[in-house]
Amino acid sequence: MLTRARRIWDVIDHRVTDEALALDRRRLLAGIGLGAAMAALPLRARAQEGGELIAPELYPGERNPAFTLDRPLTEEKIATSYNNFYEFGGSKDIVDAAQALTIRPWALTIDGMVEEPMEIDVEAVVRRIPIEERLYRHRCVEAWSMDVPWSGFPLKALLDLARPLGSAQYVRFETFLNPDEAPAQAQSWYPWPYVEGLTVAEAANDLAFIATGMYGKPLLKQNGAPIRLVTPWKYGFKSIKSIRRITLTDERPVSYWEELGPSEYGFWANVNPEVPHPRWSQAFERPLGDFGSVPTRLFNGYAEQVAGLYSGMDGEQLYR
Ligand SMILES: Nc1nc2c(c(=O)[nH]1)N[C@H]1C(S)=C(S)[C@@H](COP(=O)(O)O)O[C@H]1N2
Ligand SMILES: [Mo]
Repeated sequence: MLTRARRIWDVIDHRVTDEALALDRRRLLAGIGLGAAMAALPLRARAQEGGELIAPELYPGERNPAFTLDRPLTEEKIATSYNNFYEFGGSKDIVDAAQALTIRPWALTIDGMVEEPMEIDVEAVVRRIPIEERLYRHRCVEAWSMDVPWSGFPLKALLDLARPLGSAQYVRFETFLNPDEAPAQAQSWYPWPYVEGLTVAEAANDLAFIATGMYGKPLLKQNGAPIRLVTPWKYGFKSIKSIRRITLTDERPVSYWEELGPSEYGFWANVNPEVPHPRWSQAFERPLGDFGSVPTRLFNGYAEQVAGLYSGMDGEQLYR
């Protein structure tokens, strides 16, 4: 199984273009050095054995029939071992490194333009908001894709706990910052912590989802435990992992990738096969575990649910 997955990565890795290539030469070299170091790590058992999982009895939750797929799910083994999580290194092989992250307890802050700023433990959140399961597509800007059963709840249900003020226009998300556990965060030339943002209208759309689990279990660390965003109509980098802080604000957040490469990555990042990345086409994608290539769809197949969010915004760069 593992051998097979690794072989698939080898193939994929030689074909995909990488977000990290946007970086300047110094950063790029640092990234390659790190990748080589990671590849040299001994292959340990990858299962994250018990112990730190948060409330496994709550998963998968009831399947929401409004969110199904017309193509097969990605094999769990692949979706949980081919990852982008730059806090733990620039390669796809960060499973071992990510196990250093302490996820229990996990304080989540919701603050800014809200009636009730709060710091709440993620375990309290998953016990308070009913967990459901949804099947979503995921399209990485690097042109690979996956099809995943997420468990969690609508982002809106989480934000409602803090009662956002009418004056809030954006939601800013921030990942943990802890170089002791995530060594790549000691590289000061990257703009840590990882930040992402949505408009309040996007955040209130039913598709915007907070995942605390996948494949019927609590999230594994490599996939962004204990709590991450999932916005399936946008490129995967918007789906920020291991969130510590959510801030309602009237200022548009500048995201991690936008800060690193503003000519290549922007605020909106909606999937559109007709708008190429400056360095590669976005017309097709390679489903993980599948050697073929399939056409990418506008808003990653979710135009019916989200296209209305962008009417009258023609002046904005909506698709990168
Ligand atoms: N904090 C953080 N969140 C992140 C990333 C990251 O490097 N750090 N990578 C993003 C990218 S580019 C993608 S494609 C998805 C990958 O999620 P997965 O590893 O669960 O497939 O996570 C996104 N969220
Ligand atoms: Mo991505």
